[in-house]
Amino acid sequence: MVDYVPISSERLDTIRSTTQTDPKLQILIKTMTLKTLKQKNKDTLTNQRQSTTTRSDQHRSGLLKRQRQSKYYNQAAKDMDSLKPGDAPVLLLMFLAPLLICCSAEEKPVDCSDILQQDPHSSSGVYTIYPSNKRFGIIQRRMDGSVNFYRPWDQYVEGFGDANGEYWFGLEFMHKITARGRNELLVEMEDFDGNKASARYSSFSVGPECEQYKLTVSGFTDGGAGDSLTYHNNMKFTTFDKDQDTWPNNCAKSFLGGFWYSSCHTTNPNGIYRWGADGTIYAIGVSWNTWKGNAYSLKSISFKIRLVK
Ligand SMILES: [Ca+2]
Repeated sequence: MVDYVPISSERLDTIRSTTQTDPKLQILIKTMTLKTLKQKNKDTLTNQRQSTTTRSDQHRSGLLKRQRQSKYYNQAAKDMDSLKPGDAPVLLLMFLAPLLICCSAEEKPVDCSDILQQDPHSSSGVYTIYPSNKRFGIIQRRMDGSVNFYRPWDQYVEGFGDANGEYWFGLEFMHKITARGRNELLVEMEDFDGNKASARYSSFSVGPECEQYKLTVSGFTDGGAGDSLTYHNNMKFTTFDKDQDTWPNNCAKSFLGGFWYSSCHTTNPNGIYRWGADGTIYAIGVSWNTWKGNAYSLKSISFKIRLVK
């Protein structure tokens, strides 16, 4: 689940002063859905408990930190309840002062995978990230077929997967993060022979829920992959249980993914992971048509964005 809160400018000032955060920071709050990593981290935690006294101390310190974060979160939740519906919406940080304070400028997490690298003990929860105009943050990734991407509408809205593996950031969060300003999109991909290619778009945004998370993308620059995404510009998002494409049937059902389908696609990054060329069932794989064609399912593909201005 992704949570955003409306808040007045006066309230924001109060929160900034009480949490001693940097007012220049652009912050978002996201609940990470990291069940797989949670289990991995639990195993790592068990091993570390058995290693040395020093590491046990570090672990206790981590628990205390998370307890403090929980305390701040609960207080902030109470604050949110007191907000009025007419208050201006902002993307907000607040109440995560422990995390903010412990991060140096070089350590600020751009996305959820950074949080896990900084603290392998991190569990699912609300964290602060710092979308950067220097580094790309990952909003979609396929790499090994470990996650099922044939999912209903509500899961595509909320996000799913493994922050260090296959991953969908969530449409609501994509909208919020791209509403801050102009964002650049970089799509990187690799085939099973080790060849790599990319496509870059100077502008990328996802509309609000009332526009059915419409995709707006433009400014293509070729990195060897060709342009397979402009075709999907201005399309609403479609899943197997929500048909909003321009085709008579449901593209998500026919091509087994979820995407900004038109009639239907020139790329299917959320399709079925098929390990290379396989035309048995037409265009259901993880494809980028202008590079490898619709019958080739890529080894990996990722969508990354960064704030330009
Ligand atoms: Ca349709």
